[in-house]
Formats: sequence, structure tokens, C-alpha cells
Amino acid sequence: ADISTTLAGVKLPNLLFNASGVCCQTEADLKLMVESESGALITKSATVEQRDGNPAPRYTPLPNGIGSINSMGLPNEGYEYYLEYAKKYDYNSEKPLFISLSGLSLDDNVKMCKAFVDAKLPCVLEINYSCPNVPGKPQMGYDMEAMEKSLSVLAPLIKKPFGIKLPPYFDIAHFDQAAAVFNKFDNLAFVTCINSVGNGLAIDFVTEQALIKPKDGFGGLGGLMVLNTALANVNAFHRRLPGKQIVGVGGVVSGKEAFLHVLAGASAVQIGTMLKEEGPGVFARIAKELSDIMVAKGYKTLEDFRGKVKTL
Ligand code: RRO
Repeated sequence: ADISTTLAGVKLPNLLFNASGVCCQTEADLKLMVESESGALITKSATVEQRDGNPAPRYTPLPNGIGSINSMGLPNEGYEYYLEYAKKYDYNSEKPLFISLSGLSLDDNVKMCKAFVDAKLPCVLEINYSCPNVPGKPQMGYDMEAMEKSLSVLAPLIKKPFGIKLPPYFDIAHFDQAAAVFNKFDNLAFVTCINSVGNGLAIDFVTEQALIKPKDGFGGLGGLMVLNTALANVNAFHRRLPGKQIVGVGGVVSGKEAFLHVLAGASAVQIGTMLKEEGPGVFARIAKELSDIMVAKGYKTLEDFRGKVKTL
């Protein structure tokens, strides 16, 4: 089956790529992404200055394949590193490059966006409004006024189509409020739902210890346990953002969950925890599984079923 897609006006040979943060901090990581069968790649969220992030252990999978917890703390090489990578990237390859930016202030996001805009590159920006793990920095996605102010500065500056990475929302009123803000910005082309479910706590039953060190063990939850929250956010925004696209992320462990994300309304699907656990071979596996599902169901393209979840 044909699992190609278009996102922010850019063609992807298949809809799958990495969730920002996984396999994308260094050039060595990004090389693995380029060599994989992903349909695109996105870099680790960048700040103005390089960051080491939080103390280890700061990521661990959870038992029985339910998912993962992380409090990485935004470790990254600094935006100039990713800008140099983007300048050297081979845009003749069929795999588009996305760049994640996560400034610690609006001024920082302005500075980084300007640098990418001035470089006039064909890469696409995804602004991260949802890192849950920097002590003292709340997730901007939960502050509608701050998000509107940020978008009102960044959208005109970026000019071309761009995306934002959102935290999960859990209340219909919040879907409505967030969508009303996003609909004010025409070149906001896609929203990526969801970042990790913030500030969970994982405890080892035997040792009675928290599983990660930062923030007394609190960290963002990902993987299968967040699938249904992710599907709800994808579908809620698919319904509320006509003319915009949704990138689905959360709980994709096989072709089946990728299929469900598209049914909920996703135009592309990112993989985080399962990429971390399985490695870049995950893209070939899930692409094949999704294609097989589509053949079995008689769907030829993603458009045949995107957003077509049936309600009762
Ligand atoms: O680096 C992190 O701790 C991190 C980030 Br920036 C994010 O957006 N989401 C996440 O789960 N971890």
C-alpha cells in the first residue's frame, strides 16, 4: 500500500519518523535516522546554549512494555550545531528534515527562529511548547495566553508553514481554548500531539526507589500507556483545526497503533519510546505492518481512512 504523505507542504515517502528527543541529539544519531527507513527526521529540541541536561539515570523503560519515563532536562548541542547540520543536509534525498526548537524564553525562540529563517533552508520548524522536565520552567502548552503571545511573534517571523509540539490536554474546554488560539495563525501548518504525559512517578516495588534521579523521580511518561491520550488529542485537534494537519505521537509499538493514529486524523506519525527500545529498524517493521493492515482492509492510501474513525 502507499503510505506516503505530505506535511507542511513537504513530501514524505512514508508517514513515520522519530519523535524529537529520540535518536537525534548528535550527528551520529542523525546519521542512523538518515540510514533508517523513516520517512523524515527531526532533531533534538534545541536551546540557544548547549545543555548537559539532568543527572542520570534520567530515562528508563517500564516493565511489561507499558512505556517509559524520562526527565532528560533538554540536553542538546545548542541551536548553532543543528543549524550547521541543516546547512549541510542533503535536501535532494527524499527524506525531509524537521528542526525542533525549545527556547527557554520568547527572546530565545526569536533568536533561533531568525537564524533558521535567515539561512533560507528547506527544513521545517517544530516549536516545542511542551517540555515537562526543566526544573522551574512550566510547560508553555498549558498557558494559553503565553502560547498566543509566542505564536503572535514567531508565526510572522517564520512566514512559511511550521508546526508546534503540544502537551497532552485532558479536558474538552482546554481543546477548545487551545484550538481557538491555533486557528488565529495561518502559517501554523501542523500540531504534533502529544509530548510525554508530564510528571509521572515510577517506583520499583522491591527496592522502593524511584526509577529515575531528577526531580525526586518525576518524569514524562511515553509508550503504550499513553496511546489513548494521544489518540484523543490527535482526534480533538483534527476536528477543531480545519486546514491544519496533525502529527500523531504516543504509544506506537506496531502498525496497528500507527493505523489508529491515522484513523484519528494524523497525517504523519512519530515514534519515541519504541524507537529508543528497538532502534532504527523499528521504521521498516512498522511501515510493513501498516502496509499489510491497509492491504487486508482494502485501503490503498492514507487518505482512504485518515480521520474516519466511526463514532457510536
Ligand atoms: O529533554 C527532555 O527532558 C524532554 C523534552 Br525537551 C520534551 O519535550 N519531552 C520529553 O519527554 N523530554
